Amino acid sequence: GCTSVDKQTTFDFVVAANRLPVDAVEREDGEVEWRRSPGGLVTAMDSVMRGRDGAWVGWAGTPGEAPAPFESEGMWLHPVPVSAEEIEHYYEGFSNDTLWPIYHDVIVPARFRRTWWHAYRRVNERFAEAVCEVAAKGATVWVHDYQLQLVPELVRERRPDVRIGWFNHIPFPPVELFAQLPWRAPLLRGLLGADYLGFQRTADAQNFVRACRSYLGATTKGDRVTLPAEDGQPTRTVRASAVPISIDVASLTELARSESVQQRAQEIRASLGDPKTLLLGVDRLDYTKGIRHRLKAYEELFEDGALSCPDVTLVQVATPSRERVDAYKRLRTQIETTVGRINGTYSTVGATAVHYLHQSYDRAEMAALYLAADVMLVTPLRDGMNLVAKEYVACRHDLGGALVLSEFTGAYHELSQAFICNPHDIEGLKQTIMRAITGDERTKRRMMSALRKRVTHNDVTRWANHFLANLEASPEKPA
Ligand code: GDG
Repeated sequence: GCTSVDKQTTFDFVVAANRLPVDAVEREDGEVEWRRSPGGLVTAMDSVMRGRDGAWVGWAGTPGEAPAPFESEGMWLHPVPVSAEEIEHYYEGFSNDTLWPIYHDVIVPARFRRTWWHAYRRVNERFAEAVCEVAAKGATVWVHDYQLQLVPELVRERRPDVRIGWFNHIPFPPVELFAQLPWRAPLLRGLLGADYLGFQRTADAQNFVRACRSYLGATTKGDRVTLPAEDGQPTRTVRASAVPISIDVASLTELARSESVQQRAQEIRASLGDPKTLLLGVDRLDYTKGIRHRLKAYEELFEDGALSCPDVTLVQVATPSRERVDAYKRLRTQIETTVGRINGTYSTVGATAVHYLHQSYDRAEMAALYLAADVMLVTPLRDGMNLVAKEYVACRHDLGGALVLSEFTGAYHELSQAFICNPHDIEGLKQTIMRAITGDERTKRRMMSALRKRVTHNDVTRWANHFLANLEASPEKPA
């Protein structure tokens, strides 16, 4: 239920993220309806916005003119217009072809284009203006992610009365990699407009602090960065620390306990021919996720005769992502070639080695897949957190299953009791997958139980409250 209101309203709590938490869906009668998108961030903000007077600033998902601001399920949604060309330059270009590779260890080379940077700055300015329009005096503003790194400074320039926090969902790179960015100094200054900066891991926060020292001549002490005074401006101190994100554990556990999901999990196994071992991968189709390394290890295990059909099968969900960016097109071709080769060589009539699904599914189907899988493969080369690992654990109320987890994820720092792997080490990865398959059931249940304690302890509401508490306690009080 959404209503469009034309009166000008301001809010004490403002979220800014690249996307609004809704998707436009065309109804049968041709009318457009806004439906809440299922993401974890939306759920997290739901619990924070409840009881507060909250607005959300973001792109509505279609290029060109933005719809008028409207209310949706207790949230004021303020769309920011982004043109088709800006999508190409600000989003696909600078955000996903410049920043994304630099922030993920340059797994693919980053591309630098001055026109992309200009579009990034322009769109960040538009977001900042929208934030200032809806923020009440003294409001708290929470900016999200790498697409909006200039927003903190741009908001502060216009509105010294508001308190500004920023959370990075992806890693923050080591200084040596960050150094490549021709725009490293303005990006750091953009972020330092905030009062508090949250990162997934302590190492990410430390990388940021080091970069400020190297490229802005800032003084740093522990997790605090102090900027030298500049033409009459007073010095400011900004804190940068780790606040690892999580998931809505209770609602996912409840879903996984439901009769229909448990039944669906059985059905999935049956339709796969009731294999002895079902392995599962769930990722956006992204080169950071280590899907190729995973497939390589899996293929070699067939080659070695350690695995075979029909005993074993792998379901790989690879959700379509950033399909217009070249690196993603290339990756898709590589993955599809590899899957074709594995199936051509090792499948039998009636038993398939890899079920590759380039599709997205609803939450219930995902929960059923998690419940059905004996081994969950989470093998990124670099990942800010990786929520899939936490979701798998949250669904395994039966203490069944085993999690293979890369040490290059943020999740590793909480879930080190999983079957840990270095995905670059194919030999080691193969051994870890085999241990997860053949491991003693009692040991595996103990491991899962330990993992569940960690995930249950730090759920998404706790994450949001932790971030906001740090923001409220940030060293500088707003003017
Ligand atoms: C970024 C950072 C960080 C995937 N396919 C489907 C589907 N999903 C859901 C998963 C999970 C989410 O999407 C993916 O989250 P991840 O954390 O695994 O990865 P990114 O998309 O790269 O997210 C990451 C995260 O931000 C949060 O800070 O953890 O490191 O890169 O929730 O379940 N959901 C549904 N259908 C699908 O087909 N419903």
